[in-house]
This record gives sequence, C-alpha cells and structure tokens, in this order.
Amino acid sequence: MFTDHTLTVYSILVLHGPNLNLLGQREPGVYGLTTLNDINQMLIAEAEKLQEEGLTLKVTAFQSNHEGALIDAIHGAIGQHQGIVINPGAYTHTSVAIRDAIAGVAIPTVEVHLSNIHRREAFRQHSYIAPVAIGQISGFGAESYRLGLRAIVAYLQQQSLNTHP
Ligand code: CA2
Repeated sequence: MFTDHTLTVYSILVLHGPNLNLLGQREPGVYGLTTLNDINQMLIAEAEKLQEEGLTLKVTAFQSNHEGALIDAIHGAIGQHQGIVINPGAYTHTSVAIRDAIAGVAIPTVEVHLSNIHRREAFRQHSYIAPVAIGQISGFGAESYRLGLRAIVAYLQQQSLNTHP
C-alpha cells in the first residue's frame, strides 16, 4: 500500500484594479475603512491557515490603475500561477481587453467585489469578466477576497482530484 505524501502547492495571483489603492483612505462610507494592505495581509494569513490543512499556498498581490498593466500581469501569470483572484474595479464594466486576457491565458479566475454590484447603479450590474470567470463573489466587503481565495483553492483541488483520482 502506498500513501501519497505529495505536497500540494498552489500559487495564486491576486489582482486589484483601479482606485483600490485608495481603500480605507477615501469614501469610507462606501468602501469601508479596510486598506488594500489590510486585505493583502488577510490573504497571507488565510494562506498560512490553509497550510495547517496540508496545502502550501503562495499569494502574490498586485494593484494597478492601468488597464495594460493588469493585462500584462495576467499574461505574466502563465506558468507562474495556477489561479487568479481579481477585483477589476471599474474595468469590470468596461474592459473587453481584460476579459480577453483572462480567456486567453486560460488560468482559472475568480472575480471578486467589495460591494454587491447587482444592487448598485445599472452600469455596475454588467460584468465583462463574469463570463470568463469560474464565478463571482460580490458584496461581502474585504471578506469577498477571502472567500475568493477559498473558492479558487477548492476549484483547483477538485480539478486535481478529477485529473488524478
Ligand atoms: O465593489 C467593488 O469591489 C468594485 O469593484 C469597486 C470599484 C467599482 O468601480 C466597481 O463598480 C465595484 C471601485 C473601487 C474604487 O475604490 C475606491 C476606494 C476608496 C475611495 C475611492 C474609490
């Protein structure tokens, strides 16, 4: 009888879109007091917690206010990261280019939002990203990111079980 001691290692890229660098510093009434750094630290803490479940998780976070920089980061994920968690910010509602990049790299991606975009203005209720994402988590504040990280990891684990039963 063989016991599989294979170490499961996943590297996840977390992308934050435009204006999210202002989190916790401006408009706390809309987006709360949590800063982007708080969110990134929370995700690193979550990765350490998953370590106790036998999973080695590396989290790399990147924020940009520029569409092209986000697209370059998505392209750069090929061969480096197994999953992406992205809050595309306002590009959610405008960017065919980010959608094409996600579809192009074919890396499983979870879309996250702090606010519930479906109960906000009509223009925020459409996402160009959702059709190329595994799923969308929206409306739980900073917790959306933690849930997004959990979701991508659960997806990758399931995929690996399907490939190597
Ligand atoms: O709810 C979300 O996470 C959004 O992606 C946030 C975007 C918004 O355009 C999307 O419709 C929904 C805006 C992020 C702006 O963040 C700020 C934070 C503090 C001050 C000003 C903007």
